Amino acid sequence: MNRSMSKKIVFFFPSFASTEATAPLGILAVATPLLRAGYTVELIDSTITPNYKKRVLSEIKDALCLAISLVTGPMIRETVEIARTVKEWKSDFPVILGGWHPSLLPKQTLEARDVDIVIRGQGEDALLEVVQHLESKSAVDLIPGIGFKRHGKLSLTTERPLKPIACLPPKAYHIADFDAYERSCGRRWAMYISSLACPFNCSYCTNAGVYGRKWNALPPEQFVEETVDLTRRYGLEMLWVVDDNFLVDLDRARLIGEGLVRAGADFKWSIQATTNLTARLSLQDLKLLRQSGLHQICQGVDSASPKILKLMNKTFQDFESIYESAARCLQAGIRPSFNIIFAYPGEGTTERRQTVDFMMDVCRRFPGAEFWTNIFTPYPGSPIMQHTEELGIQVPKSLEAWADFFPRYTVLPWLSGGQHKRLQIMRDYLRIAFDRIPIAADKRKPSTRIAQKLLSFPARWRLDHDVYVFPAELWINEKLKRRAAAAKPTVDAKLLESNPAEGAC
Ligand code: B12
Ligand code: SF4
Repeated sequence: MNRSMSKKIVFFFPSFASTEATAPLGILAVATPLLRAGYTVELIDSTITPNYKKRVLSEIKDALCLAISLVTGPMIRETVEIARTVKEWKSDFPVILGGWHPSLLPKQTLEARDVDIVIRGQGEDALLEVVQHLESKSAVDLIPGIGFKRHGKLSLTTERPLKPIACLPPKAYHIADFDAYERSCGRRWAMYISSLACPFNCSYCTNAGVYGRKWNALPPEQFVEETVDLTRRYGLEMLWVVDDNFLVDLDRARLIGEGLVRAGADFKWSIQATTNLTARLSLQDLKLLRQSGLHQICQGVDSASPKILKLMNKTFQDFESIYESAARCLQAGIRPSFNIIFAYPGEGTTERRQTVDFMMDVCRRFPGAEFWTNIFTPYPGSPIMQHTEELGIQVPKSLEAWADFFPRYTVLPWLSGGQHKRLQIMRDYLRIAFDRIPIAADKRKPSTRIAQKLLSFPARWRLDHDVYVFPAELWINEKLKRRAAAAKPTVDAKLLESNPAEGAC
């Protein structure tokens, strides 16, 4: 078919190395304006498409372009690979990249050989305009918020002003294959977003750089109507509300709770919020939210060292209120789920110990509270990125090089060799010391569960005493994990155990 007559756009979502996959919200968002304008769309998600390369090659034959969504990290590998494959098939077939990584590093992304166009920031209007220009074969120069390549020359157009979330169209959930996601993950769930931006500016976070701290949200009635409809329509048992800071407007949260209860909502949902805002919810508020289905609040504690929190520009959080809100959440039946970032610049053994002690104390005093840990990685667009030179971090100079820039592979200048290994072992002990509930269905046999529970006791002893030599429990745990049902093959699933709220709040 002549490409100029095509009305089809093929989306590719590279694997982010987790079996906890579900429909990629960024793509569902940019698909709606295209569908409304009469285009057809095809979504190929690598995680649920074993032969994704063949599928892409077959689908693009009668399409206008290939559009890929990605964040910094391993998703870049399949992005680069698929773009190369497409270009080998037809060198002038347009390849468009959107999402956080191309938005934060548009020029460098465009420098990659097989990328033609990048969309910066919100993609709903920009992609539609680009596609319309591709169809009419007209120049894209005047489309705001994009970058393009012409005869090897790169150009970035003017910035596109941000639209408040209330002005954005609903997401095209119907293009997602929820049956396939359920087969992969063992659970039928989806992501949903109800607010944009966050009023804070933590120095490791990319949010303020893109959304400018201008928090804005959907009205509670829309939240209730959409989520109830969505879960009923697709038979979803759970929604992960991916707002960076859901609780900025507490009255909105209460009204959402009330609305869901009134509507007889029967799904579970989880949110991300800062600890200071969670602490402002009363037991009564939390009980109402629990009644409406809220079962988990993911919160970024990040460190228990006041010195590190100051360096993170995170002084808005105080520890007494974390304890209080953990107690209240659990009393209301909501699981408090906390994130930690280890090895932030400035963190020494004393500060790390402070954090581990805090984690142990919270988990012991409040059984049911859980912690997920990361090793610090400076992401492009975050305030700390301005200090990479003095920190001795070598910043990747090409799109391809960012694929490996991930905590597990990055040995930081101040955390290398034995120290790095020790921290990883400690994190492995933290994983088995206290229960954590991932999104994916628990496929362990009861005997495996019991055996892993038994391992938690020596693990706690080790963490209390800071002793990690001869980590026999970890070897046993590895063996036990292998006995559990085999997960869907992914790019780096073993290394990149996914985390419900990493890098967010
Ligand atoms: C859900 C989520 C996840 C999920 C799923 C990620 C996914 N790829 O869908 C999981 C848990 C797997 C995850 C993991 C990680 N995440 Co995450 N995650 C998010 C979160 C909370 C929501 C994403 C979302 O769906 N938003 C809603 C949709 C509608 O918005 P959107 O994706 O931004 O899409 C818009 C535009 O970006 C653009 N767009 C997006 N895709 C496309 C595609 C095309 C073709 C076009 C034209 C436009 C376009 O248009 C969309 C509509 O306006 C964001 C925070 C946030 N506020 O977005 C962080 C975020 C994306 N994650 C982030 C990070 C750092 C990570 C991790 C690296 C953390 C870690 N250390 O483990 C891992 C990496 C995963 C991997 N292995 O590659 C950073 C990304 C920074 C960066 N430089 O890329 C963010 C921004 C958090 C933050 N504030 O720092 N994450
Ligand atoms: S880390 Fe969380 S609280 Fe801090 S700026 Fe980012 S989204 Fe906001």
